[in-house]
Amino acid sequence: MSRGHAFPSGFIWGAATSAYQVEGYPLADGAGPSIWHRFAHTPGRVAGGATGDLACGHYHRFREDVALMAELGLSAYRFSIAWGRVLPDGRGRVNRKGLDFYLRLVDALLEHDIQPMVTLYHWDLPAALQERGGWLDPDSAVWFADYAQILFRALDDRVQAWVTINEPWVVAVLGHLEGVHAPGHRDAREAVRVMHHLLLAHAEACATYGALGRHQIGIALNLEPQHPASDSEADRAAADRRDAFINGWLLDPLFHGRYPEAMADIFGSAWPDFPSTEIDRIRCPADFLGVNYYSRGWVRDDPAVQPTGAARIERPNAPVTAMGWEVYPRGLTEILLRLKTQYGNPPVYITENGAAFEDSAPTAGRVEDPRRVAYLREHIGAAGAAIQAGADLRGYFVWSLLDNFEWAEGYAKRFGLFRVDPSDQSRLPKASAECYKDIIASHGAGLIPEPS
Ligand code: GBH
Repeated sequence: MSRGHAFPSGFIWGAATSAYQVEGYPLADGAGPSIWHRFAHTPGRVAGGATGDLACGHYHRFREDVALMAELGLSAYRFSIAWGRVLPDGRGRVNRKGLDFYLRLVDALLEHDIQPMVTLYHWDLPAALQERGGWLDPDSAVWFADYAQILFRALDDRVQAWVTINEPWVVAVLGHLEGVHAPGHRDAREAVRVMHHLLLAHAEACATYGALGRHQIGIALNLEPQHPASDSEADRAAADRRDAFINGWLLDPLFHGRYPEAMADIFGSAWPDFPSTEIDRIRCPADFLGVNYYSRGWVRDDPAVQPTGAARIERPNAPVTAMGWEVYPRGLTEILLRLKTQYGNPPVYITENGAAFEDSAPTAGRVEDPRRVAYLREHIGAAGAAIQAGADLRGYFVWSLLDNFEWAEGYAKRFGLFRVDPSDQSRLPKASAECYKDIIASHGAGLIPEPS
């Protein structure tokens, strides 16, 4: 049996959340508002007018949540820190009460032998910094590194793994190009600069960490293979453009010190001549890469879709999640092997993987979610297959521990292993929680395809 080879003995089994999506009470104890607080409170921005005001109430129920994690047998928990709880104005004065919340959370995790993986930025920029220009301001990298340093000093003795920024692509593209995430801007020139500054912020934080940190630091990227919807030359070229736009735009500067050539074609005159000294700085020696994997793109050439001229379409008869994303486990193997062959086989954590489905209503204290159970088993198997083929995969985190605030979709889309009742925030395990508990206990036995 190949099990021992598939998931190495130190393999990390985790689950993930982010601050604005689960904590609730975003202004408690002196916290400054974030751009997501502002955005969600702007009518028309979030489905159903949902906000993170209560979310899962994790800010007050974190001990209960840590107990749920312990019950699952998690070896790690990935969460994010709300910048504005620690620095209400984004810079300057530290809010001790906000920082203390995270110290208590980390201590509670360690009491249960659960390693914290801490994300410094999961999209909730302090509104005070947005008023200064946010990520468009070239100083944003310094703001971020200064904020990061406060957390490194407070927590690095207890935190083994840090993630600088979660999914810069989503921040730049959904926040500044398509306008569906905070701060809701639609401007290509702005989006490409924001991406550049996010990458520089990551590099600055890594450099700061190099001087005083003792563990590991990395970045989490949403990666998604792009496949042409037909064999036509046009569709294949479109898939290549969309691949550069989603994957290469980040991976190439981080690992190879250059942006893909396709970026200038995609953005035309909105693409500036970035100074090569800055691009060089982005290629910093991080300790690992975080991969957030959900689906693939099925791509058709379509000049009407800007800026890529490539449309992501639904593949006929493909199984999809409640988000409309195709269920495609093999894409996870593909991405991991591509990191091996094209990017020097870096140490990798799958920092997010999971799915929203229409779960059954709870009956007799149970929620049946067979499609999530199948999704998790298949994707963990696909991760194991990549390890067998030589990928340096160190761990896997389910998105998400809890049903939570799914950004522009509000609470209608549920990704949790635990159902959260919107009326009273009570938690109820789904069948997938039990399934994941068994997977962890058996170290993924039986999920790995036999090597052929
Ligand atoms: C993650 O982002 C987030 O980190 C997390 O906070 C969130 O709750 C979770 O996933 C579930 O959404 O069709 O062109 O839009 C998801 C990143 C990026 C995945 C876009 C799907 C579809 C490409 N997503 N991608 S497109």
